[in-house]
Parts: sequence; C-alpha cells; structure tokens
Amino acid sequence: MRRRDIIVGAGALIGHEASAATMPWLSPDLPDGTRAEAHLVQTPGKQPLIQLSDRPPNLETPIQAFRTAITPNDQFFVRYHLAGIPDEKSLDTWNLEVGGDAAERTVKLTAQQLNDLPQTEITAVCQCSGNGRGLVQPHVPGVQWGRGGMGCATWHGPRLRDVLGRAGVKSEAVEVWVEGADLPAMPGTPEFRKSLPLSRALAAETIVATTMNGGPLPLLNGFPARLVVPGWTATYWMKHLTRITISAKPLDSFWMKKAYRVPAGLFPVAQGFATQDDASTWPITDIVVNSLIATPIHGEQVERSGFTVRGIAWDNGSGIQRVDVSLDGGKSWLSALLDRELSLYSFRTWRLESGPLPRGTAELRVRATSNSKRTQPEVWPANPAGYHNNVPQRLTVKVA
Ligand SMILES: Nc1nc2c(c(=O)[nH]1)N[C@H]1C(S)=C(S)[C@@H](COP(=O)(O)O)O[C@H]1N2
Ligand SMILES: [Mo]
Repeated sequence: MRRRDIIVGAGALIGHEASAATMPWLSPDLPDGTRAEAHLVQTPGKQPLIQLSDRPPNLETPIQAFRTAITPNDQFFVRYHLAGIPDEKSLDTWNLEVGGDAAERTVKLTAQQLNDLPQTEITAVCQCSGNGRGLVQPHVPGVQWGRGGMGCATWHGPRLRDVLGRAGVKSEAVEVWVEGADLPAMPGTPEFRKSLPLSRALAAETIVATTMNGGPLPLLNGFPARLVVPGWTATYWMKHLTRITISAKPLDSFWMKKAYRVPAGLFPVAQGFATQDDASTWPITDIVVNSLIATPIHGEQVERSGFTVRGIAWDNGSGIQRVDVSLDGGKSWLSALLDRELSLYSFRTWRLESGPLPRGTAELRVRATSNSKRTQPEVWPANPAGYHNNVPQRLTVKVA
C-alpha cells in the first residue's frame, strides 16, 4: 500500500490506497480503465471505500458490506456532484430556511428546533440512480459505479411534512424544492437543486434525517440533516439541507430538467412526478427491483460439499416476494430463504444452502421478484444516462 494525500473539498484528507490487483471484489465486468483507476481509499470516519473520483468525492461500498441488511455508517457510499463540499466548521452556523411563494411565512430552524418536532424512524435503501452503470453494455459515460453505489440505514428525524408545517403550506403549492450546502467549484456549473411533488413531500415516510443507524449523520452523508425519500432513488435525498422552498411552480433546474431523466414509460412507477414529465422523458423516481450476492464473491474458492450463498434484495417499497438463485448458470433455479423484513423499503437478506456441487467452476446468478410482481430483466432497459441497471448478477466460483 502506498500513502498519498487526497484533497476532498475544503479539507485535506489523508488516504491509503490499494490497486485493482489487490481488489478481487471489484467486478470483472467493469471497463478496464475503471478497474485501473479505482483505488481503495480511507477517508476520516470511513473504512476503506472504492474511490471512483476524488473531486468531488465518489466512493463506492465494497460488496462484502452487503452481507447484512444494514450498511454501517463507516462503509456507506458517498456521492457528490459538486466539488465545493462543506466541512464541519462551515456547518457550525447551520440552519434550515423554509419558505417560498406557496408558504405562509419563512422560518429558520436550528438543529435543536428540528429535534423538538415529533420524531420518527424508517429503515430504507439509499441507492444512486446510476448504481451498476459501470456494468452496462454498451458503456455509458458518468461515474462508473459497480454494485456498491447504495446502502441501507435506519434514518431518524422529523417528518418533512412537520418541517413544512412550521412555514405553512398554501393551497397553491405543487412542489417542494430543496438545496444543500455544497457549491460548484467552477463558475458556470449549475448548483445541485432538486424538487419533490407535493404529495411525496407530505407523505408520512419522507423525513428530514438527523441521525443514521443511531449515530449522527457522517459529514460525507449529509450532516447535519438530509432528506430521506424511501422508495425513490437517492438523487432526491438532499444532503446538508439548507433551504426548502414550498412552490406553486415546477422547479426549472439543470438537475431536474436535463439530468436524472429516463425515457417516458420505460420503467414502472408507483406515483410518478407529473409536474416534471414531458412528452419524451420523465424524472427518474422509483427504485427498480434488484438483488445481489454478497458471498461468495467472484473468483472465490468454495467447498464441493456445499456452501452458503447470501445476499440482499430490494425494490421501491412494494417489498420482496421471492429470491431465486441459480448455481448452474441459469439452467435451474432454487428458491432462497428470506430473512426477516426490517421494512418494506430496506434490504431484505436471504440465503441458500448450495448442497454438494461437482468439482470445477460454477456460475451463480440471482433474481428477485417484488410483491408488485416485477422481476429483473435479462436485458438492461437501455437509457442514455445508464440508470436502473437491474440485470441479474452473475459470478463464478471455483468448486474444490
Ligand atoms: N447536497 C447534496 N445532496 C445530494 C447529492 C449532492 O451532490 N449534494 N447527491 C445526491 C445523489 S445523486 C446521491 S446518489 C446521494 C448519495 O448519498 P450519500 O453520499 O449519502 O451516499 O445523495 C444525494 N444528495
Ligand atoms: Mo446519485
């Protein structure tokens, strides 16, 4: 291992790195350039994560972390669009402004005032829309995520609707706009601004999280408060939340109108986002049903007398109905045993005892089916930004 300095946003962080050769868990399906460039990096407060870029920091969770339904805070992935990310000091004077043309008044809430509102808790998957992009064919530009651009945590804080209630929501409101403390490092780069339909903003499960898995939010995961929108991809889960605008108009921002959009009708949605739809594209919203094998990992040697296959499955909150595993490259499928469900929005762990297998190589595959009867497609529903890759994972192991 070499040591080097990594500059992340305003703070200089000291990191360790390892090369792709020492990272067998880095998916073999990733393009060569990505495998060569990815480093295992340790940033303060985190265990080593796979660094896909450093300004802004984009850090992926190694697959081994998905052996449990809850992803530990120090292994939780990190995604930023803008290089000007806040440090703890700049957040000393933090507060959250809530107002807008469709609000009764403007209020500034301190962290203490958020804590004084009724509190709730939800366990939910935070998944980047582009998770798995690095594995799609043909390759699509953008952060080359393998499978670890996601995590599942128990989020705690007030409901967004109670926060909005402090400002008062007028009847003409249609969207709630959100902004965070991070800023572009270069002039001309659009600020990261997102919005939610009013119905989603008022939903009981949408919260302003101030803690994660019982501890404070890690700085890189949105300290001191972030939006949690269970069932929707993480692009709406604004970190370091500084301003909420209750608006009578749809938000016209680069990150709503140009980015994070998918061809209209290509993916199933429960509710959609009508104020942002146009004839040919929709904003990306619902997470698609997906699954992953966390153990064994690709290339690992396993016992021919039998081994346990373990992993997770998740969707947009309809819940997981079944998980099927193939040990023979898709010729036959076995039903996995599902563990207890932490919440409809969480990772659901599962396991399967392989039984004896012939010596040689075995190709493992996994496929989940949701309660809404959706399953994973054999062919990726291609879209220009490389979103929603839920093609069943394949990996090979050596049976010895
Ligand atoms: N302030 C801020 N919030 C943000 C983003 C960002 O760039 N800035 N990125 C969003 C996207 S696209 C993702 S995938 C998630 C990542 O959350 P994490 O870094 O806690 O894993 O944050 C979301 N919230
Ligand atoms: Mo994302």
